[in-house]
Amino acid sequence: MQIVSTDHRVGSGVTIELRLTDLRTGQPVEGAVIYATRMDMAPDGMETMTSPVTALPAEGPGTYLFSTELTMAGGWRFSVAAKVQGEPETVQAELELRAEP
Ligand SMILES: [Cu+2]
Repeated sequence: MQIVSTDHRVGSGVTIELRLTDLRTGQPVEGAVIYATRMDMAPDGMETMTSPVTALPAEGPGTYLFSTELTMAGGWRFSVAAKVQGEPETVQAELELRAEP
């Protein structure tokens, strides 16, 4: 699971593009249910500084979009959990991104 969008700026309506790939086959994972999302500034030592995240309609195979508000420049951590078909365990990941001023 990785973040593929690159231009994250401070403000509201920031779109984060996530790509889910099956590591065994290299193929995009379709139809995953992604939940328990949390956005906080743990990378900059501000774990309690959080921001709500809203899922947007998926855009193409293996690509999942989210909208959030980045209220401060710096490092943010995006925590996600995903239910993937054929995968008994919940897939979890902590992804980092930077909000530019
Ligand atoms: Cu902060």
